[in-house]
Amino acid sequence: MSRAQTLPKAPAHVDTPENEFARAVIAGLSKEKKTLPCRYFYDARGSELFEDITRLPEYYPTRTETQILRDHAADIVGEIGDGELLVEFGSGSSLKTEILLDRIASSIAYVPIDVSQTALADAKRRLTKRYPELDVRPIEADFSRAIALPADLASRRKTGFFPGSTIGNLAPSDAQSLLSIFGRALGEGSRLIIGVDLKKDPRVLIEAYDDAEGVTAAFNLNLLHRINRELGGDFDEQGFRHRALYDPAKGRVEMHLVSARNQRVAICGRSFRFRENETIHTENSYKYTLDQFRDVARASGWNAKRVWTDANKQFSVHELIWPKTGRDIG
Ligand code: AVJ
Repeated sequence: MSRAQTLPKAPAHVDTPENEFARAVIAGLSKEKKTLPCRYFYDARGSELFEDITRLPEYYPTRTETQILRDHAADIVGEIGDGELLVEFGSGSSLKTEILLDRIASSIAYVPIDVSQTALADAKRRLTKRYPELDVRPIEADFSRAIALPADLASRRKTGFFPGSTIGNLAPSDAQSLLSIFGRALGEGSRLIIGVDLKKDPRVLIEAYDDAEGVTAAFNLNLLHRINRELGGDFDEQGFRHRALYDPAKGRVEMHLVSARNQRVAICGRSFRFRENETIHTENSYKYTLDQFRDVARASGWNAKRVWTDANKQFSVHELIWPKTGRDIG
């Protein structure tokens, strides 16, 4: 008898996304220091609010990175030749990708990887119209898990694209692991173009995550709405306030939801107690110096090749080469 036959069957509902969310929320709120994973910010409303954030005067990363990509697009894509593959991790609407695609003269294939089926379908429709020659091959997947590229494209030379400083959500040790996953997925001789937010005056950082209009506050609090709606929670939005802080020792911006009073909240048939001023830690956004990021990249097995920044050194776009060879060390 094979081993598979002796294993009990998992109940059909266990691996639904809803239950993954429920498990993550219960686990996070059961901790001594309460947390919620930031990846759950992005329901339909949260994605809309994040789009609004990217247009705020205080939120410099998106517009600065876009400008860097525009200013150096020819340089960045210069080496992408016929038949190569552009692989984007967490492609969303693929808007920044157009800055690169506009400059790629060769016929290439584009592999956007995202968890959102609708975002992938919309992007494919738009890109196919704008670039009729482009072979768009979406993969619906979580890029932090193992990624299998289409078998018929496996032998092509690859450029990975990971903009937006999404890497900043991870602690440096986890960022290192993710970069290794990307390197192994892309394979020998590939490149990675990655956007990384830089360390700067803490006041500038805090304002970017605590804007005057309160859009980031709404984005943070939307997580509680989502828990109410999807998990039958009874969070009172008035009961929590948005807080952003910069921890210079850890080199990260933290977002929290602060309980305005002693209260109990029911979720999924459980009750969670919050003391006045107790916080739920909802997001980390790590900031790097150029050298700090290069160190993480090298430790992960990539060689740091070129880097582009804006004139004020607010944001950086790095070019990495896989794998790092003995000669590159140092
Ligand atoms: C999408 C993770 C890059 O950390 O700046 C923006 C998310 N959170 N404002 C960031 C975010 C609050 C953003 N990243």
